[in-house]
Amino acid sequence: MSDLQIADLLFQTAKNAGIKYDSVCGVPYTALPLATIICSTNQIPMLIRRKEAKDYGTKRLVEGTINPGETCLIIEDVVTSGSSILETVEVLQKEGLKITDAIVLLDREQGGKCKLEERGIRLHSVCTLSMMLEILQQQQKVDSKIVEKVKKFILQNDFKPADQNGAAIPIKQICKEMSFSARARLPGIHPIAAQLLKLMEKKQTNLCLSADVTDSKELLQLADTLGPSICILKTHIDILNDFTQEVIKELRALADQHEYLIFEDRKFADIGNTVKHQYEGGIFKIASWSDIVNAHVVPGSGVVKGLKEVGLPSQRGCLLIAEMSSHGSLATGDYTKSAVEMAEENSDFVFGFISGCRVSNKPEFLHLTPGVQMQAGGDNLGQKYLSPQEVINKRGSDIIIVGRGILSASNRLEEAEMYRKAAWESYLSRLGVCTQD
Ligand code: S5P
Repeated sequence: MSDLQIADLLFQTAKNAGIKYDSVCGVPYTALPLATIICSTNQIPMLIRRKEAKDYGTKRLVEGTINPGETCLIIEDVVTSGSSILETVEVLQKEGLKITDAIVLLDREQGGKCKLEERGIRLHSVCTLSMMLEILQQQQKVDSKIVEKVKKFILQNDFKPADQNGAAIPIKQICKEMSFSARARLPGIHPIAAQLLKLMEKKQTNLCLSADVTDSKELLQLADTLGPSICILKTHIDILNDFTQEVIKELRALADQHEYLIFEDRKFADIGNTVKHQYEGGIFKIASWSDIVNAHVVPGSGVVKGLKEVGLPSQRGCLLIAEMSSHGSLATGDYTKSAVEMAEENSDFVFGFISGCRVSNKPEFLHLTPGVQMQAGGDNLGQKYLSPQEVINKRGSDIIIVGRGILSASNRLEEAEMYRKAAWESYLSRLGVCTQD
């Protein structure tokens, strides 16, 4: 591509963004010829920033006609951290000029945009490194391993300004943690996890309804009314008194309509060969309709391997029970650790845990916590309850699972909304300063 074409692309980008400016300045030195072409082709006044002041004559740092109060557009070829643009901005501002926008050919997505925005400058790029990567992949110029590697690099090296000494801080350090939508974009993330994280962000909900009712009409009514407030509808399909495949059909249609996932809380716990049949067959045919299932790790990894044989081809996902909410649970210590190891070894199928707190620091894994009610306490059969704030904010789980807390309320929708808001606000407060998206 010639300089003429590049200059035209930059000029058009500014035009499309509707930027108003009186003059143009290229960041020395690579962008100087580009700024020159833009200015001479379109008859725009040009300013040239000297990197070193002349030690004779006018000693000016900026050449060209400077009218204080006027707006100057910055042109640059590649932006990484944004520092070179800022150097030029500072010099121009000292001359009394206003800088509102900068146009670059390539944004390498390493914090430049963020750093400039913090100083009130919008960065417009013709292309980003992610876009370039996508194009190269489509054209089969890079293999998928490199693509994964670069994506990971971009994600881990996006920098956000700045500590007290002005040094850029990696996002990972400044953010207490990643947002749901950033996690959805992690390379190699399980498709169900990605889908779930995206819909959570879109609907602003990290509430899973435990729809523990025994009548199918009531189940469908719940799904329809509370659907917009939840990210997952959890079923115990074997407690229905009037189960038919017709119910499942309707439940699936509601899931698609209200955009939530279905999680059959079957808690598989047998040898691989048996769970395979339990998952696929019988009267329930769970694999045909449930996006998510869960398993105990007590039988060893065979249980996951068996389920995987059925679930993997249809892109289903599995959660491992690493901890339980009930009094006297034996799922603690080494047992929990083994569950995490088993998940890591089977991350093509397992995308998270049922647990009371965060048991893995890998952002690819989601944590779902049952035993949640507004008031701490329990029932008379050993269930123990924690509040949404405690679970999400203090214990670092991602999704609250609520059953009777909502089901026993006179207005279930109002109650569900209260749980949704409490859990979502706890998630936002956990994110703290993070504004990656
Ligand atoms: O450890 C656990 C794991 C699960 S999946 N403790 C639980 O309570 N559950 C399930 O969460 C349980 O089977 C029930 O469906 C739901 C909790 O319901 P609640 O009415 O006590 O909120």
